[in-house]
Amino acid sequence: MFELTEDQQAVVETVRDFATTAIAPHAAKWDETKHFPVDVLLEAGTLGMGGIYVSEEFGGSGMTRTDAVLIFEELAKACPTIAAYISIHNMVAWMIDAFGNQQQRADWVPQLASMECLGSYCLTEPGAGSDAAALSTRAVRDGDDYVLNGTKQFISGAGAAGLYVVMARTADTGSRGITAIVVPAGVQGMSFGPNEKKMGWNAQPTRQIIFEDVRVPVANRLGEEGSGFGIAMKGLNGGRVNMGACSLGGGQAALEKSIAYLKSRTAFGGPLINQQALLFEIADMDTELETARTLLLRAADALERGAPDTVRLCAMAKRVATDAGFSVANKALQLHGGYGYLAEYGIEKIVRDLRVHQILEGSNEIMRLIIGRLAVED
Ligand code: FAD
Ligand code: 2MC
Repeated sequence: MFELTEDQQAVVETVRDFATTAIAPHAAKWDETKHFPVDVLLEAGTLGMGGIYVSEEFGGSGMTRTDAVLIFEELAKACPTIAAYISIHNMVAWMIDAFGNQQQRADWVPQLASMECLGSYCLTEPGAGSDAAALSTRAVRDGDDYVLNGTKQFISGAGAAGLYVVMARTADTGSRGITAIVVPAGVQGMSFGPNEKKMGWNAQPTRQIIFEDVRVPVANRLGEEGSGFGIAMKGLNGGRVNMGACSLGGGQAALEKSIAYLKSRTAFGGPLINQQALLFEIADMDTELETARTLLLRAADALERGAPDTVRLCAMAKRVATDAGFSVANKALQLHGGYGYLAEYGIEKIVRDLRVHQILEGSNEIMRLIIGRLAVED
């Protein structure tokens, strides 16, 4: 399970080439200028990264969840923010491919797989974040349309995306009254808040979306009325593993930078790497990341097989990997001394980018809630 096949090695090499040439050299600038590189995402699409674990029937790459972990680690070594957006996009593409009917898949999957059209995932609201089943955006049936009213909060890619998978309330029956509806960009009555000013994740937009009497054909509904919460959660199982892999990649890049730095920085008569206290720190960082990598691969395997403990393992892997990535990046900053605090060394950006992975796609407290509930259930 842990030995990469020849195909996987080839995928990793292709993604590494792309990430080191098309992303890494520009990541600091994109962060500084808050630039969302849609052209580079299109390039990622041509390499098959728009629908990694989407079936090949409508242009997906048909790869496994394990392949996705390998891909997101490589992408995130270059820039966690770009990697994370590609993960969100993949979550959307997979949800449409997995839960859409033949017509919906034929209409939307090809453009998502190629990344000519970008996707956004719209669950969170100003009044419903962790308690997602409390969402209040309404979709009221009117003939062959739904009429949407409400506000979505913190939507990644908003404004730039072409398709929005919106979880909306169609009945007052809690999580069972939520329906997933695909809303195309440009519909009348849909507007966006300003791009949020953030600590990190600057190379992708985060905006509110406001729906005011937005009419969407009933034909845009994914699955049955009331099945939307389950669709949203199943999408997130994969998203959580991917987000963990993005943290892993960011942490791995920070570790590699730290090793190079400690070898070159001299103090007290020799390179700092000779200080055993710092060598032990490197050993712990390496171990933290390998622990996370192992659990991510285990969760990805469970997800791929549809194993009964998938939800539990995905939650564990997300919690462990996003904590490990942030902890390692923060330690890397310390190991760089004052230089770690300067933008030009590239470490502080990793710390800023990885911090939010502990909050989104289900905060790490919510991961504990999921794991704890499952641990004690009869
Ligand atoms: P709250 O739910 O208000 O939680 C506040 C605090 O209380 C947190 O620490 C939380 O962990 C804790 N808490 C809450 N309930 C419990 C509990 N029962 N037990 C213990 N602790 C608890 N959402 C989308 O739908 N689509 C996106 O594309 C998207 N992108 C995002 C991008 C960014 C940059 C950010 C910051 C957020 C994004 N989100 C997105 C939203 C994200 O998923 C939520 O912020 C997250 O789920 C937490 O919700 P909240 O912010 O409302 O916090
Ligand atoms: N996979 C599959 N099904 C799931 C699931 C999962 N991970 N989590 C819940 N469900 C099902 C569950 O089985 C139940 O099904 P049924 O109605 O058939 O019994 C249903 O969903 C309701 O689940 P609960 O009874 O556990 O609902 P509750 O409201 O108590 O808790 C909770 C749900 C807290 C687990 C959920 O609201 C949650 O995950 N909150 C975090 C929200 C979140 O992750 N937001 C991320 C937004 S996206 C983002 O941040 C991006 C950057 C894109």
